[in-house]
Amino acid sequence: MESKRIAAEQAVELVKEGMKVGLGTGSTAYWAIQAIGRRVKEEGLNIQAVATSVQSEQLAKELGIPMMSFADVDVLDLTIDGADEVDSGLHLIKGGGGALLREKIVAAASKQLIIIVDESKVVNQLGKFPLPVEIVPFAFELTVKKLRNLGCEPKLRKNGEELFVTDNGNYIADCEFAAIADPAALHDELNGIPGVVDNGLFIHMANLVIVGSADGSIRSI
Ligand code: ABF
Repeated sequence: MESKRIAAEQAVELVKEGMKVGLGTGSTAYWAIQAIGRRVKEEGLNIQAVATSVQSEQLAKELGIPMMSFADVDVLDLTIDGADEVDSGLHLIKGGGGALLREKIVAAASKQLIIIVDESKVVNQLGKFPLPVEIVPFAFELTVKKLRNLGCEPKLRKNGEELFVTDNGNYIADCEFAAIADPAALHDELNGIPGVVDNGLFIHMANLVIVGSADGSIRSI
């Protein structure tokens, strides 16, 4: 999709020689990985990358992007990733693609987190998109009840007839809050529930959001 691709390509211009780069997940991050792969091939851009999902890692390898082990990472220079919702305070909902935990680990190791989205992801208030919460399989029914007590309607994500399993072997509960008045407080409440591994609220993590529009224009938040 054009708006996603132009946002992604703009972000990839921020990637410089010698950088350690985090590669995001999803259909927008796909375009960023493609553009990085092109720069590696055509310009001989010398970078090292880590990926936020098995899928993105496979794509990066196919494109010849040099990958590094997490054992060799202290700090990443830049991570480029998508999001499901973005507000004007740079708070995000992520995890619609099921990779929120790896995305958060990589984002937290990055000096800069650049988010790439199309206009449909920009909202006044977070919460219309059901908030993904990664939970461990043990006693998940109990964890889902605790989530419901916070005032949402959690739905366990399915993959056909089976429960969806993340790259980390966990489940995802998609939590309908409708509107999230205080994202930072909700983030902490959710992560305080035993059984919750992490949630899709990214608070004070993004440094820049690049928004692509269908008419070919680009703006940033
Ligand atoms: C990842 O992919 C996510 O955190 C988010 O869930 C999703 C966005 O997907 P897309 O770019 O395909 O809309 O970045």
